[in-house]
Amino acid sequence: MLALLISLSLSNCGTQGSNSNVGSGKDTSGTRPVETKDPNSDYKPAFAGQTRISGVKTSTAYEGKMLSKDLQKPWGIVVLPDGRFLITEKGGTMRIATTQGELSAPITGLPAVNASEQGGLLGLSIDPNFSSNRMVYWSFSEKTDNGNLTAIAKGKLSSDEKQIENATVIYRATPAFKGNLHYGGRILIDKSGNLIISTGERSDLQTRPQAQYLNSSLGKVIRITKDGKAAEGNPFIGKPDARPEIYSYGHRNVQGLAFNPATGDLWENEFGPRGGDELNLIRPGKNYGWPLITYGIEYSGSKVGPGNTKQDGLEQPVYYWDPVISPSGMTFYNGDNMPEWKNNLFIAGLSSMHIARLVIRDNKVVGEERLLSGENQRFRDVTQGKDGALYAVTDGGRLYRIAKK
Ligand SMILES: [Ca+2]
Repeated sequence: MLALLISLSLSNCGTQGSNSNVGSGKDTSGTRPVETKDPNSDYKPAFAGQTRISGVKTSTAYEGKMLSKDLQKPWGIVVLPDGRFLITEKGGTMRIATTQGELSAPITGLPAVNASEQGGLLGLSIDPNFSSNRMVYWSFSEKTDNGNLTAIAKGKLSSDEKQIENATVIYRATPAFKGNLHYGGRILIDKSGNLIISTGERSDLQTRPQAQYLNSSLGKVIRITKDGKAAEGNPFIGKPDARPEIYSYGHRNVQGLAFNPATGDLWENEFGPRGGDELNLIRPGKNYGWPLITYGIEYSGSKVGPGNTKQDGLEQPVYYWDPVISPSGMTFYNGDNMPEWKNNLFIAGLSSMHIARLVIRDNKVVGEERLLSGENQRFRDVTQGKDGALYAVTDGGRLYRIAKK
């Protein structure tokens, strides 16, 4: 198995010439895992390659170019039909950015957000028919009388692009909780035109068990119509005491969602505690284990519960990180600008301050690389532009274009 992995990794290192890429800082080459720090726990992976896979290195020369540094805590970025970008800012506004990095004035008209700590205006998606209906869907943390919650809203981008019109909240992930952590917050639209949204378990020991409760929307991947109703075909429709909008459960704080365009599969990443950040392949109705199993430990250093990493009936992560990278927005690459990157998964890393490139074959991670680790930025989201380049935003307000040099 090891030989196979090394062989895959070497073949990925390519025959396209010298490693002359820039922007990747002190990345190592060869087959050593990119992670060299000690793990927090002595847990063993469930299968070879589930963590600390062989390192790979992009052989095509590429560069990460900073296009702007003037965004205000950007959180989500999507590409518009004309190639520009629509970007959420945590404080409660959106902006449009051109591929040259020119920013619009803040777009207003959104409902108030609670931007304390991890809350604010979060992820977004545009309608597949945006060109004709100009509809935008977004996730945000909302303050209610009972506490804060993750809410989903929709509205129309005005023709002058200055405001969102008729903003309407279509879904609230209840129960609310008086805390400002673990809201999830990504949103996608699937092939059937329904919304896939992610929530968190709100971090507190009091709410954490609800990740396992099918009568709670905390710690879930949820699938709803554009009107906020449970989508047809959801796995728990008709099951007593289960919310019909739930798609998968047992999640901690889902910060990344992406469809693999080559297979149609839904992938997810989530924050672990100390160690135990996860990449999961999402199947409807499955239980992803939190807090019953995890490869992380409590911040205090103690085990989470009994300290189990696997249990019958609970899904294993495809891959995990210990120490954590704090994975955030992610995207599968299928552009033509960097053919070497086709079908690779790119994950924005917050605490790790890089973009992780994962080479995936047969739904297993076979190589890992760190991009832009010399930039010292907390990468919040990454998407693919119409020009086949990757575009990423950082907490520090930067917009990057990552492309062939
Ligand atoms: Ca898990």
